[in-house]
Amino acid sequence: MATFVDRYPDEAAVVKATFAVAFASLGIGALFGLIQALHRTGFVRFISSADYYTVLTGHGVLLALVFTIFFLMGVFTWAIARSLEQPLPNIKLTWAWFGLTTTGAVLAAVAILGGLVPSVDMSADVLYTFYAPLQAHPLFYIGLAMFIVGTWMAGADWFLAFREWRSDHPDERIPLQTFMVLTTTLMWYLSTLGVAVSVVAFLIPWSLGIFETVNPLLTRTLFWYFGHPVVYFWLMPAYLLWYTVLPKLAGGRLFSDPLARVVFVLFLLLSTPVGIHHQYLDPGIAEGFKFIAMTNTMFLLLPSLLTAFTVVASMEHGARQRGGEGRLRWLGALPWRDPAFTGMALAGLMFAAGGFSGMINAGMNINYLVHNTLWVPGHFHMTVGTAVALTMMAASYWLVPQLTGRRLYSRPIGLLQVVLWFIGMVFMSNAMHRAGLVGIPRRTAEPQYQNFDFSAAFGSVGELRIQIALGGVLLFVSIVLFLFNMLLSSIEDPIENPVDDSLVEPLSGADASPLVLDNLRLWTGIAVVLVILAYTLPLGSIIADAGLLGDSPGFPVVVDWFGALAEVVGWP
Ligand code: HAS
Ligand code: CU1
Repeated sequence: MATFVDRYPDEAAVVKATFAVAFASLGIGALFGLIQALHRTGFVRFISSADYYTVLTGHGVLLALVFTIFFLMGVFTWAIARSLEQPLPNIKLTWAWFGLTTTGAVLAAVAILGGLVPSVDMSADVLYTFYAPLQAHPLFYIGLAMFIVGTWMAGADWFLAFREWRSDHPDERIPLQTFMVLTTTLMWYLSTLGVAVSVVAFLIPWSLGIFETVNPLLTRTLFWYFGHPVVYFWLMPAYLLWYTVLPKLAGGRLFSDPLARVVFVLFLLLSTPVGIHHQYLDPGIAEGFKFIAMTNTMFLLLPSLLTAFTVVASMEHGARQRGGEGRLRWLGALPWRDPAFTGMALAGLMFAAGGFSGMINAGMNINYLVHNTLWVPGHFHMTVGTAVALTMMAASYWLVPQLTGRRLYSRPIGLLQVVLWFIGMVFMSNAMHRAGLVGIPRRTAEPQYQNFDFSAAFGSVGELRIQIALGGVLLFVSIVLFLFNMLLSSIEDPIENPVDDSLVEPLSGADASPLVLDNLRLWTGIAVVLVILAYTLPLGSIIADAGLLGDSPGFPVVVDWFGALAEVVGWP
């Protein structure tokens, strides 16, 4: 079969463009990460503590939002074209969403980096969660809004491709990769409503001076309505690669297609009604609502635990096809010299730990110990920083040759890169978790409080500082190796024979699952109901307490009919 770039040259061009933006963001964001790690541990200070927040905002936006989402849009475009076996319906629409998302990302980045240029009256030191009452330059919010609209257009592009395919294949089951893209996109449409309302209805007019104030708890709750599901928007493309590519690289077959569909339906249903688990310590939200968010979050462990089972079972199947034996000795039969395989496997391994720390976060009472401490960055450097980011880098070693028709410059450098990433992250995230338990705060240029010394229960704070700095340096070296390998691969000699992007049939196929799993309307309808149940009362009581725009004079506080309703139903 011809290489992807020969079958779908237009789509390959867009995917390469999204990867180029993703990798550029990765490089700049990683440089900021190195600066932060050395600054906060006190080893080397390249910037002032006042500029620390600009750099931290750049690090979070460029890595957590831009790198991940551009790469994801590339992977989803590749997955739609290859699994539907047809080009996208309108390549102009495809380039249009790429142009809009890129323009939006550049505007937001300009607003952030403006903060580093004293003569420029522009800044966005609001961190990647852009909480009010911190305020950014209007360009930051306008760029964000354009970026979100661009992702909505990308989703429409993928749905139009599916609709075209469906008219030619009325009775077939949705191909698995397309099923994964569509369920993820539906979850994204539902969850981005929160951030779109927050940015467009409140933060842009506020930053332009049209509104004097906003209701910070309202905009923050609307952010977290989106803020938890966005982590799964990052994770689900990694899962798409773990489910559909990793088994092939392992030499085996996916254990169960039906289980994969159940996992993605669960993410569509449960990702959004949990966001208040980021706000356990927020005053102004009743404990009952927080308890519901915690309960929903515990349900949300299920799709990932199912993934752990299915993906490891598929890897074991591959190992045994290679002659692997024994209860665990089969691990040795896996293709550990392949950077794409090893990177994804190590990403999964670290996600097991990252997911465990997520469970700790999710417990309302134990969260009081870790919230706003360095524990939380420890958690998300294992999740988005490794489960997602390392999977995306590792998958590039397998994907990029299909998109360019050129050889990978160096597999050994690729293998060194993924192992270095894993080792660096073990040092950094482990030390961050332990530092969090000691009480060291997150999101501060100076990691200590006045007249107060932290004392670690075991080891020392000094040792933690060294581990974080060492980890940060190893991660930065790993990114340099990755970008170096990608750059030289783009000018490598063309490959003579086609790059095989065929994927293996699962051991248990789609037909083994009930047809209702493919009823996306049904699952979307249930997801909407769950969101209404989870968010109507909390948002209503936040608005009833302090109005849509906070205590700004002259803006009528909404009649407290939510309070009355809560009383009627005997709500706490
Ligand atoms: Fe989280 C905070 C709870 C998953 C990202 N999280 C964050 C923040 C980020 C983030 C960015 O409940 C900080 C936000 C901020 O700036 O304030 N998180 C969870 C829970 C999960 C979870 C319960 N988080 C993620 C993922 C992320 C992510 C995924 C990014 C991609 N998180 C929280 C909470 C907070 C939080 C609270 C707020 C903390 C606070 O107070 O601020 C779950 O989804 C985790 C489920 C995962 C598992 C692991 C399953 C294991 C698997 C690996 C299989 C192994 C393989 C390979 C494939 C149960 C799937 C094996 C290899 C071989 C060789 C065999
Ligand atoms: Cu979350």
